[in-house]
Amino acid sequence: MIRVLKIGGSILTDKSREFAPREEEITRVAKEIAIHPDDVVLVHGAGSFGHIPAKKYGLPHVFNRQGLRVTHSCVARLCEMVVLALSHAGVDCLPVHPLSCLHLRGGRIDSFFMDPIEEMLKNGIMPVLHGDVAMDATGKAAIVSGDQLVAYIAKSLQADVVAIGSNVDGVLFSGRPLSRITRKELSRVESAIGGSEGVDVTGGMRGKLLELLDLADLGIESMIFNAGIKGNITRALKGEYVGTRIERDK
Ligand code: IP8
Repeated sequence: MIRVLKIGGSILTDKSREFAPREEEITRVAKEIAIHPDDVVLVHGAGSFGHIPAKKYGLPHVFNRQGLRVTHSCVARLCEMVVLALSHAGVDCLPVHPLSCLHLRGGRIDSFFMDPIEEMLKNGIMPVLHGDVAMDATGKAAIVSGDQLVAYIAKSLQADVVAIGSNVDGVLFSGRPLSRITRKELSRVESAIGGSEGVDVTGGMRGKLLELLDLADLGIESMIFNAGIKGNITRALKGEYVGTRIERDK
């Protein structure tokens, strides 16, 4: 059972301050993942390690070589923290940096060398990816969000469980989480859907939903849930729906 899990940067870092990891949360998240570590591809958000430097250098709108290097090294640092926490929790894992294995075209993944990820899974190693900067065939360089990575990987591996953990209880409509949402319903609730707290250059909740609705169109359902609530990550990994379920229109 292939599971693709994303943990948002808002859980792992304080998104309002640069380089502000939430170390206790990183440890807690790692311990929860360690309960069901098999066949999991983990993607984490960039949090303040990515969104703040990206914004500072004008990415993705401005092509800035230094900005690309600095932003990538910052998110790679956060990834290293996550990998270390997972290792301490007993999970065999390896970092996979999207900048080095995929190419974008107009901001969308055009090619992605997935073989190492598949090989890791076959050999009991959890690949750990993250939102990153990436080279782009039409725009020189851009940003690939963890949400886009989740959708691409879930489609490519035909995942059984797809879960995006954020710091809210799901897709909030007038402050309350919807139990389910489809593409048709999106237009009804769109204007009332919350954005993201802190600095965010990749589209917040709306960006997540659009990625996951594309996936639902292909028959792969997913969920957006609150990864800040203890126990939710373990439940999501078991395939239990916590939060909002993203479904295909019937
Ligand atoms: O936090 C953004 O990834 P996300 C990546 O998953 C960068 O949206 C570099 C800002």
